[in-house]
Order: sequence, then C-alpha cells, then structure tokens
Amino acid sequence: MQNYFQREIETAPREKILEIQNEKIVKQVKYVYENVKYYRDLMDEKGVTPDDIKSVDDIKKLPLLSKSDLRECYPYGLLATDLKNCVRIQSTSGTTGKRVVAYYTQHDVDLWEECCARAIVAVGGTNEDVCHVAYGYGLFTGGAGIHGGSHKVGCLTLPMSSGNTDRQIQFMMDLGSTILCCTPSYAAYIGESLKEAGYKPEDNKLKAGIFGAEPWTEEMRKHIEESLGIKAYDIYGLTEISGPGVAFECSEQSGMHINEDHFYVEIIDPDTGEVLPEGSKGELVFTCLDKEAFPLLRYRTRDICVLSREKCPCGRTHVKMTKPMGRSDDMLIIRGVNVFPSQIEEVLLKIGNGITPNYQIIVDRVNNTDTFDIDVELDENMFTDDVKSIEKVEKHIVSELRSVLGIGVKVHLVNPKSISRSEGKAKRVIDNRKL
Ligand code: DLL
Repeated sequence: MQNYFQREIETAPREKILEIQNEKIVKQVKYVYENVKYYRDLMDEKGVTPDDIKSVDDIKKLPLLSKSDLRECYPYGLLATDLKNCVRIQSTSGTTGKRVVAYYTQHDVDLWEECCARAIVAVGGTNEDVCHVAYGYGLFTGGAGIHGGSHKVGCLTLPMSSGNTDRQIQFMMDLGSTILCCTPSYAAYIGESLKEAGYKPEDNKLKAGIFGAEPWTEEMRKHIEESLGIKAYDIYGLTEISGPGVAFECSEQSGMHINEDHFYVEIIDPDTGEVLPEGSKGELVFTCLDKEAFPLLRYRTRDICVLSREKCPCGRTHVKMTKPMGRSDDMLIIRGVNVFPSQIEEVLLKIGNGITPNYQIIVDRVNNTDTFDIDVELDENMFTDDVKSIEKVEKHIVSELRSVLGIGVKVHLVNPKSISRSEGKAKRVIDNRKL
C-alpha cells in the first residue's frame, strides 16, 4: 500500500500537472516582472514581456539566472515582496565567495515543508514515527526543512541537529528513532559509531533514512543500508529554490520525483544554455511557480542529471531525476581529464573488502603537472603492518581507478580513523592548485 501526503496532486495525470503549471507560470512571470527590477531589466534586455509567456512552453524565452546574479543582488536585490511579509531567511554554506541568502514568506515556508512532508510519507513515514533530524539546524536549510515536514506528517520530531555523535546514538536508541535524516556521509559515520558502541544493525528501531545535500553513490547506499539495517532514500534540493524536498525518492529507490506543481524543470546544455530534449544528460534548471519572496525563474543549478517520465510503480506521476552526477563546478580537471569524486567513491566501495567509505582526494600542481593522490582508509580488521599486502591492495585500487578514470593516481592506504569524519556535507577534495 502506497501512502501519499497529498495524493491528488502527487498522482495527478500529466495533463492536470501541465494545466496547473501553465496557469501558475503566467501569473508568476507577471508577478516577478512587476516586483523584481533586476529580472525585469534582464527580460527587457532580451525583449521579452510577460505577455509573451502563455504556457510553460514559453519559459525558454526567459533569461537564465545563475549564482553570479544572486551574488550581484546580495542581499535583497531579488526580493519580490516587502520585507515585512517575510518570516525567514536561510543561506547556503558559501564556501566560495559571498553567501547566497534566500527569504521566505509564511506561504513559502508552508510550501517547502509540504514538499518535505511528501518525502517523509514516501519513505513510509506516519504519525507513529520518530523522525530523527540530524541535518544541521541554523542557516542551512536541511534541519529546518525536514523538521517542518516532520511536523506536518505528525511524526515525533527529534531536532538533534548535526554533531555530538554519542548523543545522537544515545537518543536514537533510548527514544527509538525510526527515520534518520542527515547527509549520507554523516549516516555512514553514525553507522560506524553504532558498531563501535557494540550495537548490531538489528538493535536499532530505524526503518528508513532520508539522505541528501551531497552526492552519494549506489555503493554508498548499500553500505549505509547494511550498517544501519534500513532502507536509504535520496532527497534533493537547494537553498535558492527552497531547500530539501525539491525532489525526493519513493519506495522504488530509482530516482527522485520533482515536485512539479511547484517547480518547473528543464535540462540545458551547460555550455550553450540550450534546452535539451527529454532524456538528455545536462544541467538542471528550475523555475519556481508559486513562491512569493524569492521566486527565481530559470535558475541554473550546476547539477548534472537526466530526467525520466517513465511510469513509476509507486503511482506518483511527477517526473523523476537521477542522482546528480556531481555539480559541473565539482568536477575536477586533472591533467586534462574530467574526474568526478563520485566515480572514485563508486570504485572504492565496489572493491569493499576492508576499504572504508572514508577517502580524500588531494590535487596539486608540481612543475606545471597535476598531481593526483587519494588517501583511503582501511577498516580495523584489514589494518596490517604487512607492507606487502598493503602494497597489493593499493595496486589493485590504482588499476581499478585507472580503468574507470583513464588517468593514473597515487593511492595511499591510511590508518583507521585518520581521515576526519563529516557531520554535514563531506569535504572529499583538497585542491591545492592555484587555478
Ligand atoms: O543541500 C539542501 C538539502 C538539504 C538537500 C538536506 C537535501 C537534504 P544547499 O546547501 O543550497 O542546499 O546545496 C545545494 O547540494 O545544488 C547539489 O549540488 C547538492 N545536493 C543537494 N541534494 C543532493 C543530493 C541543500 N541528493 C546543492 N545528491 C545542490 C547530490 C545534492 N547532491
């Protein structure tokens, strides 16, 4: 039996969704044009007026927005309503350049939390669940969004935030957490810590996990499912569009349904900006259809994925996106070869056999040539002083990586616990090149 938070809209026929989208987009473009000078200027420059937008088919006429526009408009340049109508501000982590801030009216918060509630119900969440929220609270959208969704479903909400792993475990065991929500790298760490504390996967009451905010592979999913004894589901979102819950996985665990009644999605060629036909791999672009405070139109996410409209056995009709294959700006170019950290994770976890999911990629430039090193942590059982057997494992990893990446890499097997654990988004890459 499938459960839905909002059955009617989540399973609506395609024509109905289109009808809703067409109706919303006409209003939304007019609203943005009238209220956001920055976007109005961009439209004027392109010679597009709100009258040109009669349905979602016309969206491609609108200018694209990117992170640099958001930085230029910091902090209030894209606000579409009076500040007194706003009730919340959230922000991206801002590792590069200025932070991006997003604002919300109460309507926007409700819409966002409903999307998160859909995600929780899709993994089997009900008012009988204890929803353990170990995403960071604060400016990051992870904690706040899932927390709100959990309330809407009626779960008993545990607002743990991230960090203090001993306390996470104590509460999880004492209060019988059934749904764990955090980044996949933190879930792996919690699994590892539970094992160290002497618990077996069947000792906890967890049944599902809702993990996102960073790229993770199918191999990582398997690893987490085994270590926690749960089903692990993906969730996607970004601050600029609302936060977690823009898209979420259902029982099928095969891609994430995008909440199309609120967000119109396109796939574009990241180099030319041209809209690509359905099924192509490209950059995700979102248009908010009914947000009030921060209604971005045609926002470029930099996330690369593929969309699929194949019928989903769960009954949901909204389009599905594959796991993002990494952001185009996460991609490393090493000696001219494109390398995604997720390719490395996949290889390491496939090898398994004493290799943990803890790794770090270190790139540098010496004498004008890129160096490429990966530290990989061994688990306690595999850890050995026998240099020969360590060298053998290293060689095996090097050759597997070379065949996938097409480029040589130096692998260093390092002691258990020597790579620092992440409580939020993992930092997998240290790029020391001054590019
Ligand atoms: O990470 C929102 C979020 C919180 C999503 C909790 C899911 C769970 P930002 O900090 O603005 O927002 O970062 C957004 O993170 O453009 C992707 O590159 C990446 N990302 C988010 N979810 C996934 C995912 C939150 N499931 C950026 N898989 C996005 C891969 C993801 N990458």
